[in-house]
Amino acid sequence: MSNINQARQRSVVLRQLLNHHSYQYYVLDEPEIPDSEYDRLYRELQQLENQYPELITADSPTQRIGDKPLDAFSQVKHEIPMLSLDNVFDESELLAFYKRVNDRLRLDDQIEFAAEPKLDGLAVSLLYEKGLLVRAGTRGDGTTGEDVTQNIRTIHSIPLHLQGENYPQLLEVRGEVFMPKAGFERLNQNAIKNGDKPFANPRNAAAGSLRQLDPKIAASRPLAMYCYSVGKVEGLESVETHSEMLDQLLKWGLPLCKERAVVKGVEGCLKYFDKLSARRESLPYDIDGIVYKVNNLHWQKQLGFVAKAPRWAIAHKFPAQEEITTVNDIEFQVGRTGAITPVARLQPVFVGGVTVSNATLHNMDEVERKDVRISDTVIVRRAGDVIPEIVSVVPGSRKKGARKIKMPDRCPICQSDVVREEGEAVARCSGGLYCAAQRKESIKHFASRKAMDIDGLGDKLVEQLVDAGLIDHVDDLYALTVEELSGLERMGEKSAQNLIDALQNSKSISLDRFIYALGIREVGEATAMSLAQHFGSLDKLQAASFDDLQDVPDVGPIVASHIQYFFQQQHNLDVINKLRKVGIHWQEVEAVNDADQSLLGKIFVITGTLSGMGRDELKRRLQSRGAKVTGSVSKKTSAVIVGENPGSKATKAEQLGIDILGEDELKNLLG
Ligand code: 9MJ
Repeated sequence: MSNINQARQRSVVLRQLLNHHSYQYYVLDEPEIPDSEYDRLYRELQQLENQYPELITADSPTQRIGDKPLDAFSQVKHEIPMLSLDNVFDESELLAFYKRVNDRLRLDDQIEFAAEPKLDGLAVSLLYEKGLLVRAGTRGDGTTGEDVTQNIRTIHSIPLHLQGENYPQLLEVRGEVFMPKAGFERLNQNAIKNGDKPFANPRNAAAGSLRQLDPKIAASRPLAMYCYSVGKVEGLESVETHSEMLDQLLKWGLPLCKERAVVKGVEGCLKYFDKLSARRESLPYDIDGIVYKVNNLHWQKQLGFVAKAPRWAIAHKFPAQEEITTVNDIEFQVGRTGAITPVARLQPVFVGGVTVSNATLHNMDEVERKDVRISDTVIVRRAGDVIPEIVSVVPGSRKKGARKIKMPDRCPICQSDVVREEGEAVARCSGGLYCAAQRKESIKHFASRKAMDIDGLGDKLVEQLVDAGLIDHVDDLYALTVEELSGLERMGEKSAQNLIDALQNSKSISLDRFIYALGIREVGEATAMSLAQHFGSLDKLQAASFDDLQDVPDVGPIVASHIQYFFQQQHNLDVINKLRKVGIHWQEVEAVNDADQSLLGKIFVITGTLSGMGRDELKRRLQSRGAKVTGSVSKKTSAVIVGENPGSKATKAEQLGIDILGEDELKNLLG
């Protein structure tokens, strides 16, 4: 382009286009063009600006990353102080907050609140003058913070210029800068690869990134921001409520959290709290509670402030997921396959909503890496339904004589040799079914819900039965009598009879469940299903050669060798024969033709209730064509199949841009 006037006009159009598509992509999560087209437009603008540097504007998308590192951050004074929030931790404290508010407002109706997730990041204030982002400061002590404008400009979701026409002449807008979980994982993986120290959590990573003096480093960090309030405003058309104000911010191009909602009364707050608590793990960013704000802005004004926090808002915090406690002892547990796991016995501590007194240490490599010793003070973490684990030893807390532990040479239960194979992190008891611990665990597995599903036969009862010498192996279960059972502690005649009935009912079972119930190493539900479908009968599976086994989708040399090993053990064959003798039978499955592998490599997740077919049946059909069916949505998921009343998996798929298949699309897929 030769003419500067033409170039100027084109650069205006390009900037508008790029800003529009950035907004669609980063703020709304609704991209309209592929990344390659965005990159093309960006390069076109860059070329024009190279040719005519006088066309460069401060808010050009090419100017996000400044080229001069700072020597130090200067200070910013907030026009209106940045507030913090008071906390409540349970329903009664929330009720007290509501009462305090209502005592001042004296309303007949239930009070409306704007509810939003409480993001775990850093509060930042952005200042827009005549629509242009001129300054960004951290909260600091609430009055004075640090000028982080250069770094904030690198965050793509933050507009360098507000959108639309009716934005105010001056706008101070507040929000939280955070690092989404996926970006945090990637950043830490890279750090570990490069031999750098990883960040402890996304909050620290966000804080560390915002405090970089070199904006190029900040630009390489996956930061994001959600806005949640305004400070000083000049020339704002009147809005009545907090939620309307947030809607307005979104229209001006500012990034807002999608999960915000308007709720009524304490009941509405608690319902929202429960809903978000259930979705917490699957949200793409960390939250540590919910914030409720009186929605009516006049009432907010009327309520005012106490010290540094508003009277009209409260943070309802989730129970902490990390706490400090001490290691009383470290013991070794023997699992079903003989794996010996070090387990820390802790001084009981309330964390993640429950009292935790044990935490897994996984294996000895982990114990050594974390250098956990008996009597150490440690950080324990329990997030969601994940098994509690020790994050780290609290630095400087080690007592003199703190004892290191060592993997025993002999199994703590049966005294057999402990072996650790080359290249494996796990040490195992070599006792097999001679080991009472392995026997107990294999019986628990046999009885479990996804295996034989024997109602009433829980872990405690299995322990009791083995300890009392009433059973040794799974086939012994079927010889139990009401008299024997009702002699046990806490077992009445009625419960005993119920268990006998449940055992009787379990005798008719599908082949895949039976294979799974056998507890062959590395044969989970999905592999058991593939084996049942491929071979059609237990006899054929038992007779299969090493090569035959590897013809099954998903079965490689390691799994094949575990299966062969299992059927080579005489004691396993004896148990299977005895189970057949007591009347356990399964429907022989018509071996499916695995030839149609059109879904090979695809990974599906099923959520909600499907009207056309049961979940197991659908799973079987997908797997027979080479697909995998998993329980949780990740970037690797190919599509999520959604029935009625889907759970959070559907939302997560939407957020990750993963295909969603309804029942009609599913029919097409399966032909
Ligand atoms: C966070 N951290 O997500 C506020 N916050 O409002 C939300 N913090 C806040 N609001 C007034 N959603 C002061 C702090």
